[in-house]
Amino acid sequence: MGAALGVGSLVAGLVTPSSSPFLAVGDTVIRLSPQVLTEFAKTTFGTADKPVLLGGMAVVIALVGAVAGLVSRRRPGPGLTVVAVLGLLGVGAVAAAPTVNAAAFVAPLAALVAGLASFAGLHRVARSANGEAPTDGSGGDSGRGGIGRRAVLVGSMAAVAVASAAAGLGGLLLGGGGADSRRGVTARLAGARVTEQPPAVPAGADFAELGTPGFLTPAQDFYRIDTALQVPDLRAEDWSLRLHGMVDRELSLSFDDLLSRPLVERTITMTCVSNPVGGDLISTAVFTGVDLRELLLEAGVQRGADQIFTTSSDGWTAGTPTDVVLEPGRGALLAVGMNGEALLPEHGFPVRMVVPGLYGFVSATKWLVDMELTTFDRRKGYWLQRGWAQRAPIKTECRIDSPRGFQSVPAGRVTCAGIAWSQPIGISKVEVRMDGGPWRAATLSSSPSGATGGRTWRMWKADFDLAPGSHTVQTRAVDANGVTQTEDRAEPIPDGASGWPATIFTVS
Ligand SMILES: Nc1nc2c(c(=O)[nH]1)N[C@H]1C(S)=C(S)[C@@H](COP(=O)(O)O)O[C@H]1N2
Ligand SMILES: [Mo]
Repeated sequence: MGAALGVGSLVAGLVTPSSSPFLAVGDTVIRLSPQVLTEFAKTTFGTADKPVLLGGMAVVIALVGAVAGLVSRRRPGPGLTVVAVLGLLGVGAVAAAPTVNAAAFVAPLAALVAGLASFAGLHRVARSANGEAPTDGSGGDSGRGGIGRRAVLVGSMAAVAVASAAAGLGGLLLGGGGADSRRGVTARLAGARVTEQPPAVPAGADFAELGTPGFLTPAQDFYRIDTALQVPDLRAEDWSLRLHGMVDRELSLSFDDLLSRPLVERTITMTCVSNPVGGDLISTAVFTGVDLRELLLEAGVQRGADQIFTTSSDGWTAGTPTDVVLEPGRGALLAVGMNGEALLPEHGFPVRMVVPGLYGFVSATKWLVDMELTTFDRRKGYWLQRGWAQRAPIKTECRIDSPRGFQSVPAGRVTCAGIAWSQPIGISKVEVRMDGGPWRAATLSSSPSGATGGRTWRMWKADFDLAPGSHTVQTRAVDANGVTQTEDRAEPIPDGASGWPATIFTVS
């Protein structure tokens, strides 16, 4: 089993990274899982759900391997059948992947052959170690030399295990050339002319010294959410986007075409619909890219096309309301850069979509390869098929970062701090109360000037003089239109969590 997995991974790394049979099976499990299972996995394991899935699969495969051995104590036939069935599952999973070509079958077939050959080979050695005549009748001096042959068996197994692990690791390390391509894009962005620059981030835009996040999130700390077990390893040079469907002029864009258009930079706070009240699935970056509204106007959106249906290279899909993207000033873009560098592979290299004010699952397609103008009646995006909402504007929310839950702080002046957001219009006020007392306006951090400041989060802080004992701080955000966020508690599913956050802490 190890040999099959290792060879599958190595050959996939050499041919097409997305064809590793082990990961393809994992992807298929994710795709076919019923909603209750995916929600259970996400709420139980959070962002560790992928390692848990892969670990679980490894355990199952090891058990199947043990069974294959046990049913083959005498003849190799039954075990070979078990290995073949598992190998064919790998082939099937690769065939069922959203993007397949003939080359994708090389790795699972190599894995199948490696699995069968290793099993047959080790089986022979094992029977010989037991002093049994090999089934093909060659040699076979029963009885004598059992110890030596056992050593040969252990040695063979160890050799196969080490070679498999090395092959598996090698496959993971072999890239599809994405890293070089990324460096090239970063260099090109450094020299590119940007026609729309975001307002500078003013001093005092965050209260990081009090426990809030920094105003801009470094790309490597940016929250990450996707269904990909293996981050697609794409090259900008191979990338193209088809913009088609209900448009007057179908467009086909290469990466060079995209970079030859006017480039804009926009500072945007992205939020995940799965973020619970108090959660950390929210981050802010300066995105470089091409204005999406302009692109759509150029293609000519036809009447009735209420959905922009986007697909990633790994087959994930999202449906974005066309009217939102076409709002002047909304600022939706096809992003190629993040904080002055090419997108990280995890965040969608080479091209992703970003729409201020919409949760990522209906707008932020990474590894974008296809954009179809259609209707919501005709096509349903990945999470819409799984019980999440069709329309999903980001809800006005806030979070308390300090004090932390059940933290113990010294008596006297206690400073509470946190973040608030209401993309795309922004925050006008954050109110804070202690122990159910009167609401007080918190001090807001300075915000980048101009109308686009509403696309990003805002930090708040407030001081209280507190006596020793247990205390509860609670907050609520007010958007730029004066609307206070709802007190109603809602779970993330189907369209985002809501409610006023509260934190219990101790003054001692
Ligand atoms: N291809 C692809 N794009 C995707 C997703 C995905 O699963 N696959 N998840 C979406 C969701 S739910 C969110 S919240 C954002 C997260 O983007 P990030 O990982 O760059 O923060 O990406 C969106 N784009
Ligand atoms: Mo999300």
